[in-house]
Amino acid sequence: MKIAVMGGDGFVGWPTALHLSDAGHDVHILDNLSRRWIDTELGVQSLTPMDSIQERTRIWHAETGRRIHFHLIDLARDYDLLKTWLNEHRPDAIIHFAEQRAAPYSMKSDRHKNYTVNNNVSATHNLLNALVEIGLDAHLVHLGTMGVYGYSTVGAAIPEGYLPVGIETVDGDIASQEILYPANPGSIYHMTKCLDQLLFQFYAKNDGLRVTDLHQGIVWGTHTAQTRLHPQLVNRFDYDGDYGTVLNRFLIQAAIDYPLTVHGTGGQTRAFIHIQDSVRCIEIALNNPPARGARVEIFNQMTETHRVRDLAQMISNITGADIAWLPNPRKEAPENDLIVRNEKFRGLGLAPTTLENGLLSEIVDVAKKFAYRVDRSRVPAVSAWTRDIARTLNRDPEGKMLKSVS
Ligand code: USQ
Repeated sequence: MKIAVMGGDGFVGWPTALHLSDAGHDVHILDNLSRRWIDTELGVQSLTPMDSIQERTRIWHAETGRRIHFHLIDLARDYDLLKTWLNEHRPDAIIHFAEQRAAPYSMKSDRHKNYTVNNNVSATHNLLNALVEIGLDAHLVHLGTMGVYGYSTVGAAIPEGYLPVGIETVDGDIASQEILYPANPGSIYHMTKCLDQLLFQFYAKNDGLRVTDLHQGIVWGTHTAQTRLHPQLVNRFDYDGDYGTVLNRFLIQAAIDYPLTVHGTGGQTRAFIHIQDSVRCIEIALNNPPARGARVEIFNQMTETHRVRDLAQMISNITGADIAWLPNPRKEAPENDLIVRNEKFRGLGLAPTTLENGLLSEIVDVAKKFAYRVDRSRVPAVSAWTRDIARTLNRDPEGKMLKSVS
């Protein structure tokens, strides 16, 4: 297949591009390199040293003889360029990662909120709009999030996208329907993924676009089979308070003797998936497109659930790291249960990579190797969800420490 990977320079995009190229597909990366600019804005860098995208693809070619093509296009801003590119190349499938994906970054300030909404919603809409305009029947696979469901504990398993409901009619009968699970975003970033869902519903219904939405949990790990092939193919690995995600952060913190930063009681339960499984799921989704005219296909892309404090304890047991119980900068339920259905991917052959000591220790070893690159002052998560929370943390809303007044 000819596959366009939008956002193919990012944390899941890059290993996905490599995996699909390795499987024999003709892979084209479209990316505006915004993630590299955001590193510069925040004054942080990936724990692992990353080469330019051009250098990465050159090494891939030298190692495997396979080509990955790179095109510098901003989906949210360069609509005409995007439309022209799609029309010229006419890919069979498109994977859409081209969105700002960090919840804390999206909550930093009014400017970051605007950027996240404008970028994410425009990128998705431009893509859908262009597909219709040029009459391209490419299968669109989108990286969504488990966060569209919210984390309220209702005591029932979260279905894969659609919830069967009974609606009482005027005659007193019960009409059965399947509706999108009620959206309950916990950040501006998560809200943009809820808005994406509605865009997909409309374009699938109105124009018969074939769309698969993957509601992914928190990704952990850094290497895949292909990123291991050469040091310069290494994946990015974020540890900072905005882009680092919880399990990877704890593993890096353990490697640099930094107390594990548990927010609140650590009673938050979340869904997780290893990066290797994430790229496998995307390949499985590509191989199982919905029919033209069918409703949006939705998968829950996760393999297990864990409570934050249990993860901290597990890593502390393996590494001897201390645990720091910190005031939570987020507005979120302090404790929740989470049961998630994921039979679809398992039924299509996914054999989950579960959290186990060997893999966790391997990640701590990667982190130790690059520990000299860590700026410890960028480890704390300081982006507060509300002004009131910022005040309790003695920070301004962007996370800068306020002078203490005596
Ligand atoms: N947390 C800590 N300590 C930390 C970092 C996070 O206790 O040092 C807590 C947070 O308060 C939260 C939980 O861990 O309760 C998860 O935080 P996270 O930063 O690992 O994940 P999140 O902000 O939800 O976002 C990440 C990805 C996002 C993806 C989402 C999937 O950045 O792109 O959509 O995971 S999910 O969480 O299932 O919505």
